[in-house]
Amino acid sequence: MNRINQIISVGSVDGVLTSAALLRLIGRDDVGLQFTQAFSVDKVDVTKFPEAARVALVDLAVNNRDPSMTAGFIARLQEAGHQVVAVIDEHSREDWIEIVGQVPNTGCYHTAPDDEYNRHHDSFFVNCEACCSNSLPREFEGLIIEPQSQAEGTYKSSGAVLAAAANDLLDTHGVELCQAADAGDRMDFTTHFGAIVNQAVKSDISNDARRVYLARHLAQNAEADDTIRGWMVEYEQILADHDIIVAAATDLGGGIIRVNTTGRKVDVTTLMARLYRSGARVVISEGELFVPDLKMKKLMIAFGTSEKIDILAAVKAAGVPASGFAQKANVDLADEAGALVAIRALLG
Ligand SMILES: [Mn+2]
Repeated sequence: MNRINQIISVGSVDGVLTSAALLRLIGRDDVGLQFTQAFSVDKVDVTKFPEAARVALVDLAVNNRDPSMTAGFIARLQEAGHQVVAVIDEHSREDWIEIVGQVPNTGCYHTAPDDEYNRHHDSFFVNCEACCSNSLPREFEGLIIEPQSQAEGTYKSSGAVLAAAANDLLDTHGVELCQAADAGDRMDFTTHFGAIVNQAVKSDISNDARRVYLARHLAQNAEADDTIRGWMVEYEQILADHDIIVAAATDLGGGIIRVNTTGRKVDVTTLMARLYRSGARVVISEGELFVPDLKMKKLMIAFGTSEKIDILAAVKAAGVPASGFAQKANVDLADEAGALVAIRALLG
């Protein structure tokens, strides 16, 4: 475990806190830490890692829309001379075994003792091309921590996977990090460490430098420092802005609430969840949106819903130009009234 010198982690609260616990376990200060996402591992530069790095993956699922991207990432790591030694992930063991699992070199089950075959029987099978067309189990070889599956398994977070694997090595602080990581995957950010990470990243959600700083700091310290507290205060200001936005919201009837976020920094997910919880079926928000085609921000109208209805299709069917996805339709300011008619009709 303490020979791991490169961590590649997803930037969720689970990922950040499990990485912190792992750094604490490794106990050295020369461990690389890089954050990524399951669907962007193709952008990870493996040449920046320590030479012949011993790599731990944390909270990283196989990209289920494009498993070949993850397979390519593992291949690039290996070609660069690195070795994946731990996959601390709870998403899908089955997906990982397809990518880093290997046929054991014990040979075909025809030649294995019965108990060996039975031991493998719950495992995963690949075609045995060496001596017959039957199946051989695949298994993980050389991994000190293996991925698990939350769907039917015991472990519902990377924090839980690490806590189970490193059970007797973790001190109280390490256990608390893993427990907070686990709670984070239940959307519970009320734990001591979960609250720190959640608030510190949310005011600049795409800034992975914050995650690196947080994981390294919390690996050693129980309390936030001034830098982290500054990030948490930024988020408190965002929540204060939410209060102002909600207080000024207009109820348009029929479960439609209109808000104006112009000039305010918002955490869209949290603000929308709050409005839906208060009974909104559709939220109209006027505010600046980044328009990729223009490469700049523009004042627009966004219609959002938490219901399983396709508001984008309804708006488009009414002849209103719109972008987004089923539960979020963005239109120009001038098209708000037209889009609203279509959405009212959809809500019935
Ligand atoms: Mn997780």
